[in-house]
Amino acid sequence: MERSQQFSSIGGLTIIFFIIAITISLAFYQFVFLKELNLKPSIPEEIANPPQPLTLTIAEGASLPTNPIFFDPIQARAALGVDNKLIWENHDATAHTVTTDNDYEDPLSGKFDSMDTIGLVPPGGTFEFVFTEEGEYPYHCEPHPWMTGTVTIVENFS
Ligand SMILES: [Cu+2]
Repeated sequence: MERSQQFSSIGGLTIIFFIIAITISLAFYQFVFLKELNLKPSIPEEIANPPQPLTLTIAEGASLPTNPIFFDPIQARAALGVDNKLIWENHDATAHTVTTDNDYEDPLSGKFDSMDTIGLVPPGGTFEFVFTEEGEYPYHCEPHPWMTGTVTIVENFS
């Protein structure tokens, strides 16, 4: 084989590899990257990571139906982009859950249910959830269904 022929066959292979690489990149972009973009809604940073989380308490003695208070406050209200990250602190000696009444799933955080992420909230433990949509979210404790509460998320009007 002459030197010039050798060069052109190497050049041809290089071009073929180059075309294959571009095809794979485009396919990856189209099927993986774009699909992911479409699945994950773009959520503003201040809503995904609000500046002032709102803390709630699971009251001491909440496992007893006669307890005067269970989730405190029983109706919590937070604004998107301000305090739409809620943190439940368990001040009771018993483990509890924070579980949606209606299978609510947040686009960013997933199902509103501590059982889906950390399971039972142990005594002294916390459960965090970021709500990224306006709405009213009733919830309860799985082992103690008399424990109920509501989270209301409103737009930030300030
Ligand atoms: Cu409970």
